[in-house]
Amino acid sequence: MALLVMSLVVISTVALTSRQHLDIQRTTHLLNQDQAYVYALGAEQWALWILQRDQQSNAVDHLQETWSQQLPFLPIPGGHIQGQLIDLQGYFNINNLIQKDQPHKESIQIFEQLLTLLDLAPTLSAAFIDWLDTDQSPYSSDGAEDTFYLLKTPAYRSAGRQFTSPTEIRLIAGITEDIYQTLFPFICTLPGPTSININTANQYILRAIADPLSESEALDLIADRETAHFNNIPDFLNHSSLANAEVLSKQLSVSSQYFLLMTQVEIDRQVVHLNSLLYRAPEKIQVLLRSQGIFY
Ligand SMILES: [Ca+2]
Ligand SMILES: [Ca+2]
Repeated sequence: MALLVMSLVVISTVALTSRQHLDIQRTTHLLNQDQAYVYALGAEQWALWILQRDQQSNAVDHLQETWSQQLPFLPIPGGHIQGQLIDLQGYFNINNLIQKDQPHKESIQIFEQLLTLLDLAPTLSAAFIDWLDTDQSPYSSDGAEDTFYLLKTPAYRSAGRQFTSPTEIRLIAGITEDIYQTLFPFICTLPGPTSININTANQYILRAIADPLSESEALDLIADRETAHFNNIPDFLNHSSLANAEVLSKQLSVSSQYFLLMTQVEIDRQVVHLNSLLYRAPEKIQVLLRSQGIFY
């Protein structure tokens, strides 16, 4: 009898101890997550400060500036923090396709040239326009309004408003996972309309705004830009690579207002990814949107 009681006591003590151990682990995990998030918010403040300081010292934004340099792995208690600021105006803002409630011809032309350069059908643009516009009439025979989406399972409607994340395009007619993956690295979804910064745009975006512009001409232009950034649009238009190109120049700039800060904090092998959309204007600088995860 005594042996039985003794073994019952031992069993329940072991069970209690291992549960307590699990509780401690769970709490530590939560505390680490919280701690990591607070560090990420600290990185955000740092980025806002860097951007503000940059704005006070010059009126152009290019890839040789301090804000554009990746923050090296910074040690923190139990781990490290890393951050990178990206100029989103080096990408194509798909919200530009509709401006003042109307399809915006020049932006549509840029987007269709980008689609062609990426070996995608330029006709895909119609469904984007219909997704954004508030009417129910298809932009062209390639467009898609609610009548198309309501036949899907589950049924849904077109947005009739601006995109808030590039991930939303997966809902659009004709956008397969492959197309989404191809397009994602080149697009952004900013409260539009916004200009394209020719100092930070990559070769595909540059070739989408200038036609014809070969890959080597675009790379020449980028190489020259690294040694001497463009201070204004006329200087850009005078570049030898653009001598024979028609440039869609109505919404180009040499500076930017929207930046994405991608922060990664690791504490005790737990990782937190924070993406912060930052807006900078002369009168204010602020965080517009935050999301956690690898994609913004
Ligand atoms: Ca600057
Ligand atoms: Ca429409």
